[in-house]
Amino acid sequence: MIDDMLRTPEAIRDAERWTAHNYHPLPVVISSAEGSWLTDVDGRRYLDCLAGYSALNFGHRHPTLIAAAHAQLDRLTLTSRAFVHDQFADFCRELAELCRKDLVLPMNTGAEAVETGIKVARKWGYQVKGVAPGQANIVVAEGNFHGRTTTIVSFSTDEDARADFGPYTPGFTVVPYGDLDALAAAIDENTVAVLIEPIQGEQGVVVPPEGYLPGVRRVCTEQNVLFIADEIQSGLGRTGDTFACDHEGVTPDMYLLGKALGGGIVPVSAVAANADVLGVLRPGQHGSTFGGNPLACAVATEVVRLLATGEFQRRSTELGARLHAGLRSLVGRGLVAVRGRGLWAGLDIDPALMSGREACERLAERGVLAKDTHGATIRLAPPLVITEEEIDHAVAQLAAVLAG
Ligand code: IF1
Repeated sequence: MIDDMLRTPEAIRDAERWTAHNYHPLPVVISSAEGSWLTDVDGRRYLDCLAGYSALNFGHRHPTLIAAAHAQLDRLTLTSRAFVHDQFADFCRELAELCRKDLVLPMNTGAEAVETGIKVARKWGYQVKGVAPGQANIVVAEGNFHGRTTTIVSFSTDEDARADFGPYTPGFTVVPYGDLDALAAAIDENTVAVLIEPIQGEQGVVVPPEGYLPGVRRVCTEQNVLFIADEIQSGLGRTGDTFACDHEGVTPDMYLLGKALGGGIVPVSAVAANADVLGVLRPGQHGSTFGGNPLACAVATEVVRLLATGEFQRRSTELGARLHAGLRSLVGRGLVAVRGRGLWAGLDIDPALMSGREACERLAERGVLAKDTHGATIRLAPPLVITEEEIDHAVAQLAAVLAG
């Protein structure tokens, strides 16, 4: 009876009727949110342990970010890059300083930042490194996820993401993730860049062996190859550092940023690199209608200022330790393995118990929202504003789901 009264089933039917089925969402219909909590159309509350795939590191509707958005909405929202606007310089300077780089190129989605990085690396290869025209190649990792464009899925090793989208873009060499020898062996005179996630998100929050990132840095320096770090999901406080590369003191030649850079309010992405790299671009060679728009810059500048305090990196480290301790206590009690760093975890559930999807459905029934990656693996990535009590609550609900 009560189910007949709920608005959720009707809202789900309406959504499914009018959209392509490129997602299989959990049967929840969210209508409002604040901090780490979501409320559905029937008033039920859920603890958000996905945070928009790390686009909501600062929680839902962070007051500082919402205030910046409101103020800018009442002044100026879009000019295109045909003109300058008064939010642009602060954003680019403050983000460049956060990255300790000379220059920033603002875009919108993560995939656009990745595509920009690929184009800039190729142009740098031809104009600076002296690679033969049209011969540039980029080394990438098995298990990569860098977005959904046809060039990016051309080097995906996930058949769901790649199949039937050919013909594929050439110029990419795939090597096992975490295998430094294989990576070094794949580099030849036409290699312009290595493109990797410092921690692989969609693959299940896979942390590479200690020393791998410093090794990639060393090999790229020795071979005059750009080290491009895709920090779109791993960056901006998620792992306990500003960037996941910071954990081992590694500085890539290029940061690719997105997701949380927009504060969970507007799509904002960016490429950050030094002038000898981003300086290869001249007017008319790359661009975007919305890239670096006033609303995006106003919000993202406040995001950079939040990160500059170090508060969210500290929270991710301290609360992440509590989260991982709680999760490790479940290994052997339904969990097979736990991976990750900071407030970011990949959990392998005993496949004999249930799939990752089923675990997420049962967690949703208990008021916790998370997302499976593949098979029996789920990822937990709560907003960095989550509290100790909320972490304990999420772990307790997971324990109950695993206990059946
Ligand atoms: C979907 C996955 C996560 C990313 C990294 C670039 C991008 C992403 C490391 C592209 C985007 C999103 C895309 C979204 C779900 C989500 C995802 F499941 F697809 F793989 F987080 F793991 N680099 N990841 O994680 O950024 O263009 O989306 O802004 O496509 O289903 P985007």
